[in-house]
Amino acid sequence: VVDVVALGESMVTFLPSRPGRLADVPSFGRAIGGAESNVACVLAAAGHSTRWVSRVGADGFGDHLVEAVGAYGVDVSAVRRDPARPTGVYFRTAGDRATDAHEVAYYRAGSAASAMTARNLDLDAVRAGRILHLSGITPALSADCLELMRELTARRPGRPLVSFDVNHRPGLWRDADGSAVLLELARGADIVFVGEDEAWGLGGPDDVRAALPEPEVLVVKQGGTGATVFHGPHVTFVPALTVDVVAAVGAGDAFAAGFLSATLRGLPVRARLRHGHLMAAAALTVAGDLAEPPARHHADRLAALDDGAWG
Ligand code: KDG
Repeated sequence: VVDVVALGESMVTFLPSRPGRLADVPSFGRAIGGAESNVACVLAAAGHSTRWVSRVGADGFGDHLVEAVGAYGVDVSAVRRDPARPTGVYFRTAGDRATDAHEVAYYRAGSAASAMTARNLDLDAVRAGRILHLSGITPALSADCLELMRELTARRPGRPLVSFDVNHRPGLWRDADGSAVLLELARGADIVFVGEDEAWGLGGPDDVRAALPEPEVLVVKQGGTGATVFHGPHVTFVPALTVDVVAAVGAGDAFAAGFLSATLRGLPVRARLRHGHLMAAAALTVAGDLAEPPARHHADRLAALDDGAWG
């Protein structure tokens, strides 16, 4: 059994060669992005067996994504190639270091991944993990993708543990605001990650829990402050590490990977949060989505430091 299967669109990402407005950046460097494959890559680096399931174009960008994600040790054998649709790509600016305000230009409408359905993916491969990791990006891609997400989050016996990162990307929802759909899908998951800032204008973690009582584990991320976990009747808060942020992109995915890794290893909730923060800290200090995460024995040692070291 694979530890974690992650399903979602990945894109070739173009990172700017220098700060400034998108209109002024003269050249870009190639990297890979995609919230769900990021989670799979970080988990693979942390020593877990992982699989990424998606569709990409039968083009060079699709080749690159499959090769680059595969190079992390992620199983990419269930990624399907679509000869009729392109691989999505996007460009981003470096943005402001203090506020992380940046520009993103997606070229993904009509992409191969936006045509994902329950019929053109290998659903046995999708459901073969201990955990199935999904995100709120997928339902925003197309009506087919929304239907697929409804199918995968339907509560039915024998399904894997479903992990769902809300990942509200307002730019992808066009006319709709997406909130109702994201809430609906989150209610079907067992582990939910949501940023306080994307939690439907709700006040704090307690309000988010009140809105989402169903998931056994609800993780509310509070940016640089920390994260709160609601697990059954228990509530646990762990502060984040203070780091010199280069770019926040990918940090939420790394956090989810650290948390899921510690969950798979049966570690206590406080340690799950600390592993999430450690992986996020690594991602925060690089420009792209993916950093070299700390090795497991190293992360274990850092997570075991006493409360003083953790603020
Ligand atoms: O979490 C990082 C992602 O936002 C980035 O890689 C791009 O998947 C992406 C998206 O759809 O925004």
